[in-house]
Amino acid sequence: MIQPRTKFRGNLTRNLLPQLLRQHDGKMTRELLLHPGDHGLGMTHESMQADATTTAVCGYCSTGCGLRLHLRDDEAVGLTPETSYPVNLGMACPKGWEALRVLDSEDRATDPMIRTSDGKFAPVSWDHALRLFTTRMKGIQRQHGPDSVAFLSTGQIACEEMAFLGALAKFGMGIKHGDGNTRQCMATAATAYKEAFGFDSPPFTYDDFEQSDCMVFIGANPCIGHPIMWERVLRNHHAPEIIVIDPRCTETAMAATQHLQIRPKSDLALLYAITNHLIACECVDRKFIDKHTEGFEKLSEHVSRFTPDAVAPMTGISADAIRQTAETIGRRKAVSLWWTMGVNQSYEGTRTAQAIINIALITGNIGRPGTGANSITGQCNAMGSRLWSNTTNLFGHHDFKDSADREKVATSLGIDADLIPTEPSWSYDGIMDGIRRGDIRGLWVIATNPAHSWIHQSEARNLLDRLDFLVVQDMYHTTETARHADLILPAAGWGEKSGTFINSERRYGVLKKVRRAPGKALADFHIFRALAAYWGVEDMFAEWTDPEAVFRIMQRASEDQPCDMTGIDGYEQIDRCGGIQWPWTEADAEGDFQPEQQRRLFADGRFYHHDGRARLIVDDLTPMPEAPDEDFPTLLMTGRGTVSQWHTQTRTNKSPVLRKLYPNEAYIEINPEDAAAIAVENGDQVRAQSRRGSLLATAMVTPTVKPGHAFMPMHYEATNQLTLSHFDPHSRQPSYKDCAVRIERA
Ligand SMILES: Nc1nc2c(c(=O)[nH]1)N[C@H]1C(S)=C(S)[C@@H](COP(=O)(O)OP(=O)(O)OC[C@H]3O[C@@H](n4cnc5c(=O)[nH]c(N)nc54)[C@H](O)[C@@H]3O)O[C@H]1N2
Ligand SMILES: Nc1nc2c(c(=O)[nH]1)N[C@H]1C(S)=C(S)[C@@H](COP(=O)(O)OP(=O)(O)OC[C@H]3O[C@@H](n4cnc5c(=O)[nH]c(N)nc54)[C@H](O)[C@@H]3O)O[C@H]1N2
Ligand code: SF4
Ligand SMILES: [Mo]
Repeated sequence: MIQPRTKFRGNLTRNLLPQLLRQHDGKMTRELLLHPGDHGLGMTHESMQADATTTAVCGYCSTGCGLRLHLRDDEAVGLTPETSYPVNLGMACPKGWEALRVLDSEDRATDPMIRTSDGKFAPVSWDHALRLFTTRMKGIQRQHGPDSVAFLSTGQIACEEMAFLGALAKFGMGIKHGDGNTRQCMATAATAYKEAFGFDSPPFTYDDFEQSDCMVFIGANPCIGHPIMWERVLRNHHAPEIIVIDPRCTETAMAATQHLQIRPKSDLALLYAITNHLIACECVDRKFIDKHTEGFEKLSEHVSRFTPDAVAPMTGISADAIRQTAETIGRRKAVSLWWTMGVNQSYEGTRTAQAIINIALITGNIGRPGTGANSITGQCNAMGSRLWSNTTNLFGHHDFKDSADREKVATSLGIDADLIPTEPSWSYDGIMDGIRRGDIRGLWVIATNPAHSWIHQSEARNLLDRLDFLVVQDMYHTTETARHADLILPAAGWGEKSGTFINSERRYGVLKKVRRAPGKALADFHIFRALAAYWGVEDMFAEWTDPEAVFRIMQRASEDQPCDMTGIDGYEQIDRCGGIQWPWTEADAEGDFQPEQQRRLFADGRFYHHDGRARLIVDDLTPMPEAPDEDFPTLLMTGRGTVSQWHTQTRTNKSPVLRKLYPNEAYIEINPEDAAAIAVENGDQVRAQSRRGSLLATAMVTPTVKPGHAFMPMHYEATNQLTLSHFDPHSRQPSYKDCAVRIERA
């Protein structure tokens, strides 16, 4: 259904959600953006005492805002959003404003801790912990083979730390299997881009939010997930058409000019129908297609059966609305298509993302200002993980299977190429399966919280308990995963260490050490250095003395890749330029050229496949694995709840200001009709049950979800007790947003 056309007013306070708490969060966010001082943020008494400032990028989301840190005797005492940073232009969301506060918390891990025979944790020295790590992990490898130890990493540590971890684990410790929480998040986008463009390469720059005259958001709720990107949308002066495709009437949908309230997981059919109509009404760019793409005939043939009339009943969107959307996309001059987890976290996510890419390509909406098929990333360094984690891609997006690539990486690292595995790692779910079979017996978890965030949680927890040895390296010793650990390594967090992050628009930004980590906590970088020494491979890492030295190694490995960054002088230049987007090659920098602040890819229509052409990729539809039925009649979606909650809440629940901005207890959104049928009123307790588990939550009765649907934020520990373990076959990304549940009065 197309909502009545409203003029785009660009005002977040229009989000008149019926739920009081959500409304509170939306309003408060805006209020905080405009009047931070009134809420105890910003220029606090401590900030006024500062004697210097420095700028660092934020450590939560992939927007990558610049935060100005107010220092006294080299310690940060306050912060304000950086006005001259090209990303956020002086704005920050509440999480950014509160970034320092969450560092001071009682449950920070301050000492290494081991599990004792009575099941409790006891602090030990670093020497003891590092010896234990080495003897236990080496022992497991001796007994069960080198591949019996694996690691799970993250998109939330610095590039240099990821690079160190990947190199240490794979080349130093002989571990083949390691993946990251970016599998839960970005694997689909990475796979889709790689197949379509020949390289994992989000083409956009944030200026595109301001230059488009039509923006399509598919499965993305930036008002909550990326509020500062949404602020950039609000700066657009081209009277943009804003089309939101989401099964829920989200904050973003309410602020849009059109909302296609699609039936969950029918995006692929809808996008094919839009493509069908674009071709039928000759709204395609033939010249661009002929010159720069491959596969148009097959695409036209494939979508011919997806007429708007045929697709309308599958999607719940009328044929007229589908045609109107296609024509809008076809007629506007600068169309950008943006997607996030509503697409990536789906059992047919890769093909859905590629259907979006197809639309941008056949309409020639790529490489120009305001255009692009643009995946918005999630975590502060998801993009860094995609390039530098050495998990499924070899260091710098090379290929483990390619001997020339192994040789090149070995040379830039100064190691023997024989140390590099010749196969990529198992993906996250493959590692979990390996634990189930008993093939994996030692696991090292760094900066992620799988006992809360992995799909089908009770099973995930059982698997963690099956391990012979589980090491958890985290800022806090109280996370759900740390509770299962045999050894906890205390890590410094954002603000307590240095390095770089890469944001959604490929921009390297610098993070800085502006606080001392509590107790004996160490930066992940230094934990890796110490482990290299205890493992007996410190010679291999002689050059890896500090993050900037590693950055130079990464630069060498990036040479001649699409992500080439050999032209960057170092951290100081990144800082001075307000971040630097890749690529920035030595040739670009010749003659002392400085990088422009807003650069997009593919202006010349050349893609990264050998023939320079992008691929148009299509596939058949997949049925929903667990569709609602008589026993479990409601389709449950999960996702982000509020601006002020971050993931498993280990950080955001440490701030009293943030805690005031969101519902502290688990809630589930259900439609008034469904609520009436089970005699539930807003605020009542309900039990939600799936075939895998059940939970109690407060009912939030709201028309923003349709009858037969429910939505629960992922931030509550219980949410993943309900979710069904199923994956996109190409990216192995979990499909978190579709499982069948039954909701009853508690
Ligand atoms: N405040 C806050 N911000 C965050 C995060 C956080 O935890 N808190 N996390 C960060 C991270 S890591 C990520 S990955 C991003 C995620 O950012 P988003 O992807 O924007 O967030 P989600 O709420 O997970 O999912 C987006 C939307 O997908 C919709 N959806 C569900 N099923 C379907 C479907 O079948 N089709 C379509 N079209 N849409 C569907 C949901 O209704 C939801 O509104 O946010 C980042 N920003
Ligand atoms: N049902 C459902 N589940 C989901 C999702 C969903 O939409 N629905 N979304 C998925 C997505 S997109 C994502 S990205 C994941 C996120 O899932 P997780 O990665 O599990 O979530 P976080 O809470 O961010 O966990 C990060 C951990 O690292 C710690 N940490 C923070 N900084 C540092 C550091 O510098 N060093 C170290 N060593 N530790 C640090 C934090 O304390 C925290 O314990 O959740 C996924 N799970
Ligand atoms: S929008 Fe993202 S990067 Fe910017 S302040 Fe908020 S959490 Fe940090
Ligand atoms: Mo994510």
